[in-house]
Amino acid sequence: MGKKIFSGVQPTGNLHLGNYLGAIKNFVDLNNDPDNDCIFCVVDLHAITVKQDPKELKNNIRETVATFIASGIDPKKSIIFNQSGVAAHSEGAWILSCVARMGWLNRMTQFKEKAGKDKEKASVGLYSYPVLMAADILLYDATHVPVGDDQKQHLELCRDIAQKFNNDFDQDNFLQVPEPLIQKEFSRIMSLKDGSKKMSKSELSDLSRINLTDDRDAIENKIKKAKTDPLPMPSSVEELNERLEARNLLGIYSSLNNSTLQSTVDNFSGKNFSEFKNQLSDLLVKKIEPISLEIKKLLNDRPYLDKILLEGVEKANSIASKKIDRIKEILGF
Ligand code: AQP
Repeated sequence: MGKKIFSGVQPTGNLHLGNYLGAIKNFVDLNNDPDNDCIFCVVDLHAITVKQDPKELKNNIRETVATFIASGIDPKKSIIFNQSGVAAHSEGAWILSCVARMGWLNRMTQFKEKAGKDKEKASVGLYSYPVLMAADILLYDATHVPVGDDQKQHLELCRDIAQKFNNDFDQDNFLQVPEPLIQKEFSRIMSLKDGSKKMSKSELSDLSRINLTDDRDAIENKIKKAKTDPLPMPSSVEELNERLEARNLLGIYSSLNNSTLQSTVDNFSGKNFSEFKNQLSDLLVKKIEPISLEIKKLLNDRPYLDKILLEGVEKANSIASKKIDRIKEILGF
């Protein structure tokens, strides 16, 4: 049976290799299966949980749509839209915030990481972010949600919220409890500068990530400067437990090459790091450069990108508005 897929990406600029390998590459495979109904959302309401420049946000929304399409998502097969265009997301988030429990949200590690030491100054939205994410998913009866490993905890919270709503209002299976779709291997791509931190758009150093808009020179330079250790290339996968940076680079290679970590380790064992880095650069250029060129081409055609969003909003709204109406009826409004 086909799956109902929902997933989102924040338009916070610099979409990178982590977003691609952890999420977007998977979106493309799901989009290509004719049995699936896919919805891919540019989650602009999520983006404003931290300060955004309005002009940049507008550009980043278009750039995210361009990245989806350049990566291979077909807007004729999948719905692509921006979250703020469909009012039910904000309404749903409020209603579900009355279902979610403080204790559940207090356990969310992303808030702790993003708020840092100065939690008092974080926005309320950053704290309640996972509730909005639950509304996004539940409004479309999504059965499966493809995300990177970093979003697993939020998805578990979404499942808890759906189950509590169904129990509280005696509505068996009214809210579909979704399953996460997380790749088993390479589901978390780490920073090129620190193998213990995830690759992220908001990291200050551009050298920490491969952006999907990077050209050949930028990719080669970043891989050349990527942190490694002084040891020779590993000869076993177990060795990588202690060698985070080497693990990350070998993982990126394997993921791009659709091979296992074991075969990549075997392939490069005994060779030197610079040879591996050259081959990694070549593979990255081969996979990322066509996407990067296509993004730039699409960004020159704003009316096309805006039309896709507009049509997507219309389709998404026709689904979500019905669901929110039912939710309101159930609540007694
Ligand atoms: N490093 C990563 N490895 C694997 N998957 C990742 N994702 C993000 N970073 C990695 C996945 O990409 C999808 C979209 O993420 P997002 O843009 O909505 O938010 P995020 O997870 O907060 O990404 P960033 O890069 O860390 O953004 P900022 O810095 O703006 O907060 C998600 O499925 C995510 O799992």
